Formats: sequence, structure tokens, C-alpha cells
Amino acid sequence: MVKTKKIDGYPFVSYAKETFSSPAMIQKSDEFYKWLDKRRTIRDFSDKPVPKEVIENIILSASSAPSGAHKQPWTFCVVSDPGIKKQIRIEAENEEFDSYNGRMPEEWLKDLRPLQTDWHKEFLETAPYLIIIFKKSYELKQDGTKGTVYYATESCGLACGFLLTAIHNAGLGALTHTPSPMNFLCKVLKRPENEKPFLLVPVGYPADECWVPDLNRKPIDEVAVWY
Ligand code: IYR
Repeated sequence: MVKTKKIDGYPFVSYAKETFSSPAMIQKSDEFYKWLDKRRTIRDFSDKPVPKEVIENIILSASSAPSGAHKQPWTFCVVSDPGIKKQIRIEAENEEFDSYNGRMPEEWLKDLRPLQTDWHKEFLETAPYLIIIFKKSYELKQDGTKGTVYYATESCGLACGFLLTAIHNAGLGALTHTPSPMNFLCKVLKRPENEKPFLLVPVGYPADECWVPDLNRKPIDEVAVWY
């Protein structure tokens, strides 16, 4: 049962905690890790439709991420319109062409070779949905005044992590795409002045033939230090 009280006049509710025995916790965390470790960034999408309700649930999951002072400084723009997808592809490929042909230093290009990426971004039209996360650098209130947000970059990063996990949970695939620079997205999607593009995530079923690089993830002692 949820209990409620006021602290210094502000409403609080009892936290709905869910705890487990140590063996259950070990099993659960191990299963979760093994399931999450199966997530891969994909670049070959099917055009098979995905129910809108699934995308809504994924976005609600992402938007449940913690944020500075609970300001939720993000907007998730969802594009399924073929005309807008095409426009985004044209603009992204323009930028990416310049990046791959002069803007990116040789070391960067060399680091990307095992991933076999290039300036072609067909997935921007194939994937049934493009979710573009915009970061709010401040709030624009109804009356036109501005409100401060805190740790907006960290907050959006957390929301994107939740988003990718929710996409994986739905059995769908995603790509964290960062066409650089991304400013064209403000214009194409007619976003207000307080929003900056943060990440572009195509979402959909993986294509029947979907190949991903054979990567290894770092072992625990390379990513964790215990004190
Ligand atoms: N934004 C480019 C390049 C690119 C950069 C990194 I770092 C990657 O991990 C993958 C790609 C692109 O999307 O192709």
C-alpha cells in the first residue's frame, strides 16, 4: 500500500521497494546482464511496421530516467513520415559525406574501419521510426519566460540509455546515430530555440540479413576498480 506524507509542505510517497535474497539477486542480475549483453547496434533494418503503442511505451520508459531537479530536459521527436525521413537522410548524408571525405582525421577513419561505416545512411529511410532526442538547454514556459535546467547533458544521456534498453526489451533494434553537425534537425523538425539535437535513433526490426561486427566487450577488471 502506498503511504503518503508531507515533508516541509511537499508531498512524498513511500517508495515501492522490491528486494530479493542474495541468491535471487545474483541470478537476476546475471540473467539481466546476459540479456542486455545481447543488445547490438544494428545498421540493417527491416521496413516492417512497428505498432505506435510500442514506441510510446519505449519513450515513456526513457522519460522515466533520472534528471537534474527532475526537469526532464528532453523532447523525443518521432518521425515515421516518409517525406521527412527522406529529407533527414539527404541532409545527414550531405554532412556525413563531408565528414568521411575530409573532416574526420585519419585515426578516426581507421578506428571506424572494423565497423564498416560510411556516409551512406539508407537506414534513415528504411527504419519505420526515427526517434530524435532533443536536449533542452532551458525550459520555455507557456508565458514565454525561461526556466533553468540542470545537468541536461547527463540527463539526456541517461534517458538515451533507458531508451536503448527499452528498445532491446521490445525485441527491436536501434542505432545511435550522430550525423555531425546535427543542427539541420532543428530546421527540418521546426524545433524551438531552447532545443538542441542530442541523438538520432532509428528503431525497427532487424532486417532478415543483419550483420554486426564481431566485437568483444572489456572484462570486469578493465572497466571496474574496487576500493
Ligand atoms: N557519425 C558517423 C561516424 C561514426 C562515428 C562513430 I565515433 C561511430 O562509432 C560510428 C560512426 C556515422 O554515423 O557514420
